Amino acid sequence: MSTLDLFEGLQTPTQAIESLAQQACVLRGFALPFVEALLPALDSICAAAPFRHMVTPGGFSMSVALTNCGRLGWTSDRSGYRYSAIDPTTEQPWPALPTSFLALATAAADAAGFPDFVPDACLINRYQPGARMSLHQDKDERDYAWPIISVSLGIPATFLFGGHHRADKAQRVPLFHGDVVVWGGEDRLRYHGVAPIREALHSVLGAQRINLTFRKAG
Ligand code: MD3
Ligand code: FE
Repeated sequence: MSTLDLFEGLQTPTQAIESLAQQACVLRGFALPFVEALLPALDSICAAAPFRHMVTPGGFSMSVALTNCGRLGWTSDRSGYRYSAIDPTTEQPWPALPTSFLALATAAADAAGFPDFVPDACLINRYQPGARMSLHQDKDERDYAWPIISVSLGIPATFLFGGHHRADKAQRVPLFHGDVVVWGGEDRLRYHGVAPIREALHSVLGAQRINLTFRKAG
C-alpha cells in the first residue's frame, strides 16, 4: 500500500461548493481532516527552510514571510521573481512535498473539477497581524492551464478577488482555518491580494495565518 493510500480515508463529507467565478471556488473547511497531518510536516519544513522576508524587485521587504517545499520554490530579490530548485538562504534544495500536502492538493483539485493535478511547488506564506499582500497576478508559472490551490490555516483573512485589470473592483472573501480555494481556467490570471490581517489568536496556530499555495510551476 502506498503512503498516499493512507490519506484516501480522509474525505470531507459532500459539501456545497461556493462559487466565486466561472472557474474559482471556495471549499469551506476542506482541509480540516488533513490538519493533524499537515502541522507536524509544516514544522519540519520550517526547521529545514526557515521563514524569511524576501525583497521585491522594487527594493521593499515583503510584510509576508515565506518558505517553500516541493521541487521548485518561489523566490524574489532585487533582480526579479522566479521559481528555483535551490533555497537561496540555505543554498540547499527545498524540503520535499510531504505526502499529506500532496494528498490534500490533489483531493481539492479533484473536488473542484481539475483532475490529474500534481503540484511541483508549494509556497508557504506566513501572515502576522498587519501583514498584507497587494493586488497582483501570478505569472511566474510556465503553464497557466493548471489551477492554483490555496489552503488557509490559522487566523482569518480577507481575500481580495479582483478582475483582469488592476483597477477592477475586488470582491472581499473572508477565509478561515481549513478553507481551500481553487482557481483555474479563465480565472487563473485575475488580480488578487490579501487585506491587512487583523490581530487575532487561533487556538492551535496562535497569532498567525499560514497559507499554502500549490502550483505546477515547472
Ligand atoms: C486568484 N497568496 O502567494 S492565495 C500568492 O493568501 C498569493 O497568501 C495569497 O496570492 C495568500 O501569490 C492568496 C490564493 C490565490 C493564489 C493564486 C491566484 C488566489 C489566486 C491566482 C489567480 C487568482
Ligand atoms: Fe498570488
